[in-house]
Amino acid sequence: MAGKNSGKAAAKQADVDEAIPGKPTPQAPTVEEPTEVRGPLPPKPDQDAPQTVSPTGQATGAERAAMAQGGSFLTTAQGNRLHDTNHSLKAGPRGPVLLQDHHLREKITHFDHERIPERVVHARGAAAHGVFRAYGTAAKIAKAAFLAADVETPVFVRFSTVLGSRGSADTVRDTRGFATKFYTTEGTFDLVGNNIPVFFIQDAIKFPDVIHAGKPHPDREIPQAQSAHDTFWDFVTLHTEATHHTLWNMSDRGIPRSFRMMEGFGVHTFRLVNAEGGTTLVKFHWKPRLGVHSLVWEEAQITNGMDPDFHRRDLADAIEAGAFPQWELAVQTFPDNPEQTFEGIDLLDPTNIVPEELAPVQPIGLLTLNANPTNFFAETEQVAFHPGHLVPGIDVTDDPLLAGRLFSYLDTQITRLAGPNFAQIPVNRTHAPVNDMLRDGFHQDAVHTGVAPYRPNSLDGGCPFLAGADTGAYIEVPVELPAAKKVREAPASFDDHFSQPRRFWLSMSPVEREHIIGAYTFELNKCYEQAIKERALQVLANIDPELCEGVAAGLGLPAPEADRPLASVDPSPALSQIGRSWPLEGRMIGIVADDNGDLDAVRDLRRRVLEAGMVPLVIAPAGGKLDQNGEPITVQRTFATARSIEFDAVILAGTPGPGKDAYGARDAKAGDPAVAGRTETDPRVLLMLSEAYRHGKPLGGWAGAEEVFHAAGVPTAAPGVALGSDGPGTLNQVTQLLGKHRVWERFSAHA
Ligand code: HDD
Repeated sequence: MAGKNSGKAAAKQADVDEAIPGKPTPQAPTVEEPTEVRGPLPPKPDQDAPQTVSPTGQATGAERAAMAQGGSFLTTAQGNRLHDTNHSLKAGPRGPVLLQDHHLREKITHFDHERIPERVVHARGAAAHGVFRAYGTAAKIAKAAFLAADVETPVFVRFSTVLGSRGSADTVRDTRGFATKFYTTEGTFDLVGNNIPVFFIQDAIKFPDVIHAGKPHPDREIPQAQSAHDTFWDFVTLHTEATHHTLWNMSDRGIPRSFRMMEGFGVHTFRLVNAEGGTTLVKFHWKPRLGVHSLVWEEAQITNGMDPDFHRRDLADAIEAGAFPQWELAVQTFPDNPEQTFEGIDLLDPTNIVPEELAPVQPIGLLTLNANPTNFFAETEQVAFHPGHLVPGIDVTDDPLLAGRLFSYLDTQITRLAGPNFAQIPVNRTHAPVNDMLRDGFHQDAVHTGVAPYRPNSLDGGCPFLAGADTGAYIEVPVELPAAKKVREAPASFDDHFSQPRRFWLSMSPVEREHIIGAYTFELNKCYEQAIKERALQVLANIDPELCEGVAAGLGLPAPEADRPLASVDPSPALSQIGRSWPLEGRMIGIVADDNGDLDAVRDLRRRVLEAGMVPLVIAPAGGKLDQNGEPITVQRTFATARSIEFDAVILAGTPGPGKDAYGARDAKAGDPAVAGRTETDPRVLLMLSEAYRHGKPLGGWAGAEEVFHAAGVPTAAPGVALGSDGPGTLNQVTQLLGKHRVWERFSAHA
């Protein structure tokens, strides 16, 4: 090939070309069509993603999916069949291992290199496949093909926490990532957002700083996945632009109940372009069908120990059960004026929201997650998002935070995925045809043809050609820029750090405010430096005196006065999570049962919970089956493995009648010395009830349940304790309560 372009070789080549029918001659100036683009790279046979066992019961490819590999025989990576993988090759059974053992070397070497660097942020995550169906309502403002009516686009969505390492717990107080890859026919579009609509900083140049401050301390590498430490609070109180995002983190938004029950936001303002070239500024929102719900802080902390995979499991279980999570994609639209402001709000400042009451959130399509990944590493770990993956019709604005992101995401994959060819990894492959001139590099899987990966060329018939606006090219909006001086400065409008946080605070219900005060108090009490706590109180005083005084009381410090006038802003009721009723699909109902009780009632309750689209989990003294006379009931949790955090509501079902020991007698009978002689309810059941009560969860029961509630310290006259006369009646009351997510009246400040 090297000599091919020398004069003599080129002449010979021309002869050969003439002999190949249909091949354009190198000099052909009249070629009008581009060369055939190649389709997306097909997966390698061994990467051919087997279908996930369909949650709706069609188990296509299930057999394959159930196996780690396809094929009958174990082989080396080169396909040589192996007859032993458990013994190294040795000089005699007790002799030294031989260097010539190629299988041993291959196996250990590959293992030694199994890990890749975790993401520098958002390392902990879970993902799912799905589909996005556009309503067509955005077609007038964006020409993107995937936004046209009824177009269905495959997607891959990854949710994450920000600060923790790959193995950290799910329910920490943190922002959640919500990154969506749309495999559109015009190329990949990534919407790389969060569950909080604002960001800590206004300029990407501070991103390394805020992350250094949030990550564990560099000396001892603690605390893991927490913001409750000095460096975080040092940063966010010195950079008061972080106040708004920090306030959201300290609110219930920082501890979502489930990935399925949180909103998503594109954060930045984007610019949409329609077929006529008209532009509109927008902010993207994801609205969950199940509503926006959170844990309470104590529950979140217990969960981190009891089930660190809580969110990951919840997502996978729901999809597996066919309760496919759904979100509507929606936009707030703003005229594309030269100032890029709306109602006085600077749209280029990523610490700002635009209240929904000022700019309605208009749905433009529906996302449904309907399949779990087949292999965590191949898909969830190797997926590479990038806010610069855009399609015609969607462009960026000059938000300085976004500008830095447009550099960072591509750059970070080069270390994380070891080279520039990560777009060829199956989960990252576009579904649009590719005809690039990028060549070689580590992990190059493509076998490129042609000799001229440059433009213009005369050797490959001038191909590839360039597209224009009418042939689907991505053309940046020719935005006019004002004459300007080169400076390291932010606009004056970026200086208002308190009016938006004040709006958020004023929009919260009393119970949400109570939670916010509790969260600041917890976090700041974990800080050692007095000066940091005092500075934090000053920031809070500039938001609202009630907030500042509440936290100051918890810290045992005096509350300072605001050092500037409090902003005069209207609340935005849409920001509160409380007050509406939501669908209950996939909610977990703990049913406490015992061989001793009424098992017909337990069976009936299970069936009714399932019929309501929720998940019944039977909790009993021991595993196995509960079986008196009828159809056996499978026990999903024992008193040892169950904890309140797993359930959205707990029902005492078929409580043994008067004079019988409730929930615990069996242990005592089994001769367990720890409980020998016990006649009252197992303390683990009592703990479960008292925790669920404290966490505002609906509780229910009938017959002898009252006594058990009393023993657990649960006042039966309290709100949200449903004492029915039978199972169906009790469940009815519990589901009514659960529609509001929690029994808010139980918290000292009522909603
Ligand atoms: Fe980022 C990952 C979201 C600002 C640099 N970011 C990452 C992920 C999400 C976000 C959801 C995980 C993607 C995945 O699941 O693989 N990031 C945001 C949002 C931001 C933001 C909503 C502000 C509006 N990020 C931001 C800035 C920078 C980065 C300002 C750097 C200047 N982010 C990265 C990164 C990561 C990343 C280092 C780590 C892993 C990756 O990109 O692929 O490039």
